Amino acid sequence: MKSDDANHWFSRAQRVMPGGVNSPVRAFGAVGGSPPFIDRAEGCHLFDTSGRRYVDYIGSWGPMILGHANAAVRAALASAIEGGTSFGTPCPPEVLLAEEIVARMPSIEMVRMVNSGTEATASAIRLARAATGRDRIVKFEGCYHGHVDALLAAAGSGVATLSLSDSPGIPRGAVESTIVVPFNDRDALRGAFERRGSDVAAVIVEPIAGNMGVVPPAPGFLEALREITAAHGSLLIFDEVMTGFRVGPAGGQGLYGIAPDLTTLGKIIGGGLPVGAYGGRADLMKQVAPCGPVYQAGTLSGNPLAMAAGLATLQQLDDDAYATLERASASLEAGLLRALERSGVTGIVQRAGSMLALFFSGRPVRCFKDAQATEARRFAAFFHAMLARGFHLPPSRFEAWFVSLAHTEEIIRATVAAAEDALAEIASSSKERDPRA
Ligand code: KE4
Repeated sequence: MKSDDANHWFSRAQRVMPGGVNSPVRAFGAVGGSPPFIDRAEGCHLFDTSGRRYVDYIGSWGPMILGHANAAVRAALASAIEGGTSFGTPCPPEVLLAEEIVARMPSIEMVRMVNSGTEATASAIRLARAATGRDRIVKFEGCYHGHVDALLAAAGSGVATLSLSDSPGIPRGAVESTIVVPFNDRDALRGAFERRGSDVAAVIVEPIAGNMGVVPPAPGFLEALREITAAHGSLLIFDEVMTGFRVGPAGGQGLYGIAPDLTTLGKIIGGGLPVGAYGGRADLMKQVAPCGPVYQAGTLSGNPLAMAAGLATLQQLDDDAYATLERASASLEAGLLRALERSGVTGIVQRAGSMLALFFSGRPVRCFKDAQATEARRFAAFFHAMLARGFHLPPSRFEAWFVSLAHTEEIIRATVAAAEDALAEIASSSKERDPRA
């Protein structure tokens, strides 16, 4: 039965799915209210079950860099599905996508396709432990690498959004080998390695953090990571599930000119279908079964539909596409800053390519503690003021807004105008509550 009431769907969903969602951050826990249920999407728009249209800045949390229902992606899927949906045997599309990834990211000499970013990071740390014979993993506060036991320590994204102290159900041993360091804190990193460097299998990092809002690396931070891991015989894993092909043609590693030993990917490389990948130095990847002893497998890995959608997506991401994304994203950033200025509401915008975040804070956000210190209530008020005006932001201050090729100049201007209106509303309502505000 098709009803047009989000509450109808949300109450039905909550009866049969935990929290009424299949991924926690979608439940509006941090901003309150019930999420609209989306029927379809096209270009930069979402359409909910009541037919209401929203300009979309969730972008399926990253994959939809071309915009929704992209014609070439749909055509590739329509053609692929004519031949069936899954074979469980080698197939040409997985080779074609692997070749495209290897061609675009020089540090990736070989790659293994999996079905989610979580699977990619879990596999990459297993490989790093096997290759080094060491157990310890270093991660950073506020970085999120999927719901891998060993990496759900001081994690960002939905864990931070729901203020969870990570998660019960994780055996002590799983996180005992995880060392957590503040993001962008070189001294803390050096200290951790001075104490434990000889036990560290790998450091895993989002080269640009996108799960505590958007937090770029401080100057020299990634270089220090590369130097310290190499000096201690540890591996460097860039988790580019979000930044891969998002912040530039070769992701964060291309932007900063750092070659990690392993890279994890997801999101964009599946064009909206379930996908993940891990890859890197051939001498490491050749240790993965059936080449080597490191076991990892997946029924639907290399699925022909996901491969076709991913390839059709990457093939449209040429220099012109990135230049267009940069213009639109820079214009949105500047517009939001103007809107903050004009409204008198204190806030900053941090951006990396076509992913950005607006923090209600008077100072830069350089680490997770800074992100946690930003105003949550004001973000929630702004989120709902924008939603009411037909602009669907990610429902958490610890997430990134994603700009797509479908966000035209006109859409960006409309977003900035709505933000200005929403901020004025917030400013006046906080003046009413507290005239000193
Ligand atoms: P998935 O298992 O959700 O495909 O990927 C996990 C992951 C790994 N690494 C990074 C850097 C990621 O950002 C993610 C997942 N990102 C979140 C959004 N911040 C997915 C949204 C959700 O959990 O619903």
